[in-house]
Amino acid sequence: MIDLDAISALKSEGAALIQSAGDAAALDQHRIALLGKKGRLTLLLKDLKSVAPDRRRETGAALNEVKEHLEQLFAARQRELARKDAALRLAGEWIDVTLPASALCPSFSPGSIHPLSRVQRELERIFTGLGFQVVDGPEVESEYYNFEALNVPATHPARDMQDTIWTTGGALLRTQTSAMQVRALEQLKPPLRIVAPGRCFRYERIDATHEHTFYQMEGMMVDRVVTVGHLIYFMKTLLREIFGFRPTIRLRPGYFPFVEPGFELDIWFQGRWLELLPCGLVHPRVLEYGGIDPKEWQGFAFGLGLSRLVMSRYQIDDIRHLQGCDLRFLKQFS
Ligand code: FA5
Repeated sequence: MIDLDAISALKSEGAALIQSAGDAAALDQHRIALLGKKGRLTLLLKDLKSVAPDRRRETGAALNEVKEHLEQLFAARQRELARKDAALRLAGEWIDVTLPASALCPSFSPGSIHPLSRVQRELERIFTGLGFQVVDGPEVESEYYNFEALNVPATHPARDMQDTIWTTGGALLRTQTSAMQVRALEQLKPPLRIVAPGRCFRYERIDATHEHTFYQMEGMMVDRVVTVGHLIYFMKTLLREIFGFRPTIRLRPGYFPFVEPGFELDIWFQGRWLELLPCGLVHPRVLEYGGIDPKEWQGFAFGLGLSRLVMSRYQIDDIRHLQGCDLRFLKQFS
């Protein structure tokens, strides 16, 4: 026999149970016991037909009202428990980001800037101070920018000096940052001053001063009047700033198809001359490839051997240390 008092008692009993559930599993058990297939309220609803017809409507409405009420309480408690759960998890995962890393992880030892990056950043600072713009370009380069537009056609013997890895699509891993020269001429109209640091690749016999992957920094200035005097001024400034003194250098003629005249600048390093900074005045044909009229504009360019500069700056006796990932080597620069 279902009477309204029993229904009301079930309502308050159910509400108390829901409120008392301490976690999601307990709450679910109460839900099954009250509203599940064989739950107390479900059974009462099924039993409605046993109620006298004149009271059936009123009893049914009361049961449905309790059902709705309890369902709402379940949903609310479920949300409350989920919030509590998340708060607990967060409390467990909380870290004080202001603590020094060594307090969180005693074996932690901080990394440091790689000497290559350090010198590159210094050079960028020096050259931006001299009105140069730092530009970046692709390491997977087209034959056009790496050779052709630098006045090095397919048949030119200078290509033999710079063998590299080619992709099946005819592109190549750039052999020199000079590939940025015509890209810059095309994109920036003169007067312009750029430096383009970056990674180069060559199919090379590896030794203490030659790597297959190494860094260069291209420099180029194009203006109405640019002379060898300008070129030497900027190169001397760069070396003095990087070393903090005037290193011993020598300038001698050098041949590169994309400059005329061309020079090699060598530095005295550990008892011998090291080729460091080839340079020259931009060849008129390269200016033309870049869409610049060589009768109106002149320029200089240099191709600094950045990896070698790092070697001589820090007295590193073997270029292979630079990319060897040996922590004993790297820790010396922290
Ligand atoms: C060039 O790459 C020319 N693009 C340089 C240039 C630019 C000339 C602008 C004129 C005007 P070269 O092949 O000599 O030239 O390389 C330039 C410098 O890169 C070298 O002096 C050397 O310091 C460095 N270098 C070349 N090959 C390697 C290598 N395998 N490993 C480490 N450094 C290298």
